Amino acid sequence: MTSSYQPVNKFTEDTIVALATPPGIGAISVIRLSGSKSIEITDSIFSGKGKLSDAPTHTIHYGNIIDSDSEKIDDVLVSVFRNPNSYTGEDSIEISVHGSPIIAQKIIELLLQYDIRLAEPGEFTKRAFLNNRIDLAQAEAVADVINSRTEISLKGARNQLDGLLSQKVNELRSSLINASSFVELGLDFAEEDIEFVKNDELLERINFVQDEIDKLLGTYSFGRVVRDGVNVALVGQPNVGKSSLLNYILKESRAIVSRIPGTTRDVIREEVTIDGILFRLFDTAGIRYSNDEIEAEGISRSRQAVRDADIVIFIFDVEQQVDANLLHEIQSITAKEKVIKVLNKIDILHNNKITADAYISALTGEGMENLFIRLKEAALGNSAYSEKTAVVSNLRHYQCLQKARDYLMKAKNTIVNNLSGEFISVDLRNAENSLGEIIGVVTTDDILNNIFQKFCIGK
Ligand SMILES: Nc1nc2c(ncn2[C@@H]2O[C@H](COP(=O)(O)OP(=O)(O)OP(=O)(O)O)[C@@H](O)[C@H]2O)c(=O)[nH]1
Ligand SMILES: [Mg+2]
Repeated sequence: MTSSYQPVNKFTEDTIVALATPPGIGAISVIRLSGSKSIEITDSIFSGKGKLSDAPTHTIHYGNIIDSDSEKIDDVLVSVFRNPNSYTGEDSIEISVHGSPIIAQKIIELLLQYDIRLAEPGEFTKRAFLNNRIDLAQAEAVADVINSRTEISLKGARNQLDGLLSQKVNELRSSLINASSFVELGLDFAEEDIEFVKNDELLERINFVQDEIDKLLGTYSFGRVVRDGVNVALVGQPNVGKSSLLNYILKESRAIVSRIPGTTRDVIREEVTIDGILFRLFDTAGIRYSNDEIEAEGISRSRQAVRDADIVIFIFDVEQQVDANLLHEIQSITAKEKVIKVLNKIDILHNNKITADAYISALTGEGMENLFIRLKEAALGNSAYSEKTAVVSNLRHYQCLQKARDYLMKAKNTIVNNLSGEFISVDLRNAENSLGEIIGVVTTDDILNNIFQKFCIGK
């Protein structure tokens, strides 16, 4: 079912409640309510100086929460937000209580005796979207902001929440709406032979939008790195120093290092942030032919790690010959440009004749800065990114942009082949709708459920 959400406030929804802070012990816990009855219901269990129903919006009230036996559960602060100036756009309440899980639970149970229900995951944010407080791309950014683990991912999510991507998408949509209206006007006056827009102009406009879409699509690999981090597999023959490199980067003795080849068996996964980017490092079993059942299983996992990796650090050392077959195999499992060739143990012997992308010693740390630069380059590509550019970091957005692009290609084909303007107009409208899906102008219940069920309850 496709439905278009128009700017109407839907204050007829159920009133909902949830714990907005993490469950557990803290200084305070916050219980959040939203919906037309939230103020009235809170009044039924709250005893303060006056009634909350008389309180203006954005005010805070001290008082007690009292249960049905007139017993005091906690003294609390209640914040009142009136529609439309709240997060959800509805009347909302936030109750700050002492941070004991029992208190929060008791108060929520007390509230549930009234005409109110527990919120579903992301339901507060979903209402913010349905009530036009934010668009869909911004709603998705709320989850990204909460989940961001590095400074750079927070910045990216923040930009999206501030509407940087939405703005760009809106610009492109208006440009297409303009173009398709001219085409449609032309259709209306087809009899009179008036041309409202020349084919050349139309093509030019479509090309412009397509270029902009391509630019956005081009930011995706960067955006994904920013949002999700990068998987880096450390692979190579046994004993070249993969585990030593992992330990060096982590600054701890995480993996067992020994001079016996075949030390690492399981894949060891650890995370590290380098210059704001999250790298997930996978130390793997050295790859060689092995009769040992356990080692062979480890080696098969190494190959899987290569397949799953965004970047592969292929390590070899000054003591052993590079296993050309192995390097070849790895470059065939994954894209060649993803592989960084690293020569290790340069403290023993610095052989300039061997070519590599980085020369290091996992023992002394020599050359690490250069390796990190290589890693960052491989992760970010040569994307020209600034704080002010819209970046695509979400697969759904990426796919919508691709769809829009496909429709534009179709429209161009139709123009070039001098086919009826009706086809052009349909393709342009479809392209415009695909862009609209990003910000939720056009959306389906499935899309919405899919997005919001990934949120936590209370957000
Ligand atoms: N001199 C020197 N020795 C190193 C360096 N890096 C690792 N080693 C030594 O090389 C041996 C093997 O190191 P590991 O880190 O266990 O090698 P690995 O690649 O993880 O080996 P497997 O797990 O068996 O595949 C150990 O004795 C390390 O101390 C280095 O940069 N310089
Ligand atoms: Mg190892």
